Amino acid sequence: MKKKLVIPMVLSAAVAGSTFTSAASAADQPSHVKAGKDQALFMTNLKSKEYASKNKASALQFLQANKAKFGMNDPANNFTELQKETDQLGMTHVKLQQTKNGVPIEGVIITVHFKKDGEVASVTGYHNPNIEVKTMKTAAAFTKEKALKAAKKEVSAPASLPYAPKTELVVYPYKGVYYTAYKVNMTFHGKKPGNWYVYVDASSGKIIDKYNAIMDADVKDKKVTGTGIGVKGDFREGLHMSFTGDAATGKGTYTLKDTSHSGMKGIETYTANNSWDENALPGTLYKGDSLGFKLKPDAAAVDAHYNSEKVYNYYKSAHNRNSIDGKGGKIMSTVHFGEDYANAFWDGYSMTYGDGDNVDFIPLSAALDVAAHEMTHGVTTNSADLVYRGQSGALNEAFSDIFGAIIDDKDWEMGEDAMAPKAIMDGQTSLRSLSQPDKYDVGGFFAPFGNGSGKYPKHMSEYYNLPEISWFDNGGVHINSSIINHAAYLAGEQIGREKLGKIHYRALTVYLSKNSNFSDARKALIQSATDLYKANSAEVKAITAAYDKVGIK
Ligand SMILES: [Ca+2]
Ligand SMILES: [Ca+2]
Ligand SMILES: [Zn+2]
Repeated sequence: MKKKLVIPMVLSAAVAGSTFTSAASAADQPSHVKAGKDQALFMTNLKSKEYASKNKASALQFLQANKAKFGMNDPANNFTELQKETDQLGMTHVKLQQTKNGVPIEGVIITVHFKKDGEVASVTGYHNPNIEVKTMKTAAAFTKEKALKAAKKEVSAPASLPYAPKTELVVYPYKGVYYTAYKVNMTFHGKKPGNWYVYVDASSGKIIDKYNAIMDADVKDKKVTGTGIGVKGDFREGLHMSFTGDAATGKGTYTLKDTSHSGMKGIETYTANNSWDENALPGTLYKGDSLGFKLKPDAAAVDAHYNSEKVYNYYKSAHNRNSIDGKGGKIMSTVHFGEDYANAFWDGYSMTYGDGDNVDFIPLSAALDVAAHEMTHGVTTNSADLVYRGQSGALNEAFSDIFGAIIDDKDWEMGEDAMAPKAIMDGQTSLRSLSQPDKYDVGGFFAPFGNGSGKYPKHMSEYYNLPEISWFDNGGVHINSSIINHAAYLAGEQIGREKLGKIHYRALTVYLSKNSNFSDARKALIQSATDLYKANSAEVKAITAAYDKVGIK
């Protein structure tokens, strides 16, 4: 007999006081259950037959026929199709969403990969076998409208929204507990613009989780090409910008807004005017009164604008990816954030650069590899969506560093063009090194969690076991990443940056998913190299040798 999990239902006054009743059997069922962690799958050599059609039906048929192998109970009735894509190699990837009673479980996704001939090549991703067999009520105790009202209150949304909000019933895994929840998505502008996702417990009405995913602004004007001078005095030609004013005299406003790429919404550079207000991001579009941006404060904006386009062009030409989201979405950068702020960040939608403190850093947008790093976070968010803590977080960081070193292709260092003279004098000539990670110290705060060397690790024996909380870098996402970085460097020296990029891009967009770890990365990269260059190729051997060398099995 199955043990029944009893979890007390927390009811808000409004719900408890309502006349809501349900059938006796359903009333017994909890609306949220503990179902532990999702399970990783990376199954190859499946000896599958050749399916006539490479689609959801065949994928489910295959899973059902092999359910024991995958630790599944009844896949045919627990997955729905999310997406189907055929790549340049002729492989078809069917992304399936796990469901509970037909309700989608947020983020719990597997992919069935078909070869060109219809054979199933592999099954990857994460699924949750526990929730499949648990009894759980997935009916809501109140209406969508009520959920929307609670969500709007939570994020101080205006009473009337410019776009129709989307409210959907989902199962939301949060810290090992699977809640029946309303996912409310709403976009609004004004002082604090947002594209909010709010998860409302569909039983108690409480807010489980929320995040802001987008910020937006739009201007209509004419395309022109100008020039500028960067932070380190580089003369930047071919800066795409927009002009409004008198076309005959050229008098008017020039804005760092590039709309020259067809099928793409634009590359825009903003300034925060040295404000610390994160809620005011992305700030205001960077403007000048001539085609030449040559004033001192212009330099950081000129570099951000120039480097963003370079990164956009790399993803477009090397991987035929149209922008960060792969759908021609707008690319936004903000410079002059805060005062003497020595950092740069990706907030899930746009890049933000500080001016540097002139002790460690000069304005961080000066560095192409930093721009590539931040924008690659966006590519990751829109593909593998690696969770930013522990090993998945370190992979997220590593892929950003690796594409930083592929796009800024003169060295295997990160951030060397953003270091302040003082830092360089002190021997800190870059932020991190892929070729020689252990030339830098991790700092005394982290040192006790490693093997005693106090250096950035380049082998699993030097791994830092840090608590997965923000004080400890979410479990060392910027520290343990150097093991993956070093493996990429070792392979890159053998096969070159172009192939290294293709293999990593395929791993990131086809095989890795939210909760992937280092071992999954090894498998994903070897599989990607196999797809692209055949088994036992020099490329597969180079990746395998590199991962052996850093101790990742
Ligand atoms: Ca460089
Ligand atoms: Ca570099
Ligand atoms: Zn990063």
